[in-house]
Amino acid sequence: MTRVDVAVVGLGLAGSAAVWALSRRGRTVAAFEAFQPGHRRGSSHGRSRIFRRAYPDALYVELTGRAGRLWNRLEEESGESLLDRIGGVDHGANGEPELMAGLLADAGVPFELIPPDAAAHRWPGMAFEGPVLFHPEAGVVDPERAMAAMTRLAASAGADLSYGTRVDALEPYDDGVRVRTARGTWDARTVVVAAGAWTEHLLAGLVELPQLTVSQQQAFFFAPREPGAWPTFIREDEGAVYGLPEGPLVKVAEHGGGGVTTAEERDGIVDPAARERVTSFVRRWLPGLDPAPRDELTCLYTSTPNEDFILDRHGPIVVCSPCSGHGAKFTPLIGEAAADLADGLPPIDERFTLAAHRRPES
Ligand code: PYC
Repeated sequence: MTRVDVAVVGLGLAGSAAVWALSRRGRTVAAFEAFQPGHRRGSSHGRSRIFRRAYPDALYVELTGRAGRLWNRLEEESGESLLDRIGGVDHGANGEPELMAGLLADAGVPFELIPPDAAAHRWPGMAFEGPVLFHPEAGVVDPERAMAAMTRLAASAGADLSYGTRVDALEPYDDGVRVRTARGTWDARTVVVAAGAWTEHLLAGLVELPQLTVSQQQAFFFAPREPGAWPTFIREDEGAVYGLPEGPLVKVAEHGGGGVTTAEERDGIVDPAARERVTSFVRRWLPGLDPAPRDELTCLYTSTPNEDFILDRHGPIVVCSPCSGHGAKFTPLIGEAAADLADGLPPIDERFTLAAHRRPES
């Protein structure tokens, strides 16, 4: 039996960030991931996620600033460029670009509010109706390179990372938690559960969670008709569709709208109805893209009812997921928050506590 300060379950983005944060604090860490690095069964695979400061919610605007500074730190420590600040465009009535502009102004984040015809002139690959918000601090993060950088830094600081090692059971006892895996048993003072879609199963009978919904989302990749730079973008009216450049293609996906499933039952098959909806969106709103998808993939969201994260501690268990489909940009901050909780410090915000999630919505 090996004894460590902290065990981490799951080495997706959140778990990788937790092992990086914990090991740079000098904690002894053992981490377990059921699959191999780069696996496509969860929520962290692929080469692009949106980083943005624009949220219709002051708390998240503030947290994006903290996350951005931690991305800078990760880039410095790893010597890699992981966040490409190419700017982001938000439009569509339900996205409330003017409200978000006000919140960015309050937080001192640079932005422009642009009329639709001027926006169409500036980004000829896109069509607009209504005001358009642009903020230059938005960009793209590369999740697979970020996970590799964080786990490499953690391993060089002494973290013991086991891939292909499923955690069978977590057994809290007086002084910590016993972590049972097919490859042996570890004792830890604290366990950080960053298991995404597997969270509910792992914590059954241990932590009372709010209703979590696992859904299989799909993303599609389109070729630009002309060479040129693309920003990240989100258009929100009846639903939300977002996009961002990934290599020579532009990834476009619905935020939400995926079929409800479980980590074990998801089939990895792209829903043809989603392909049709996204292709129609491209035809209407992205005239600069050829509307025949060149590639596609599925991934999982694990969502709380109000899409706020869960970052809280229950006894020796730190719950560090789910991120409701918008957590990737916060990755290094989520790692710090998990390490704080493991160290006995308070949650980064009351809204992310288990108690807040259990309260009925007013
Ligand atoms: O992480 O901000 C985000 C996001 C927007 C749409 C999908 N994810």
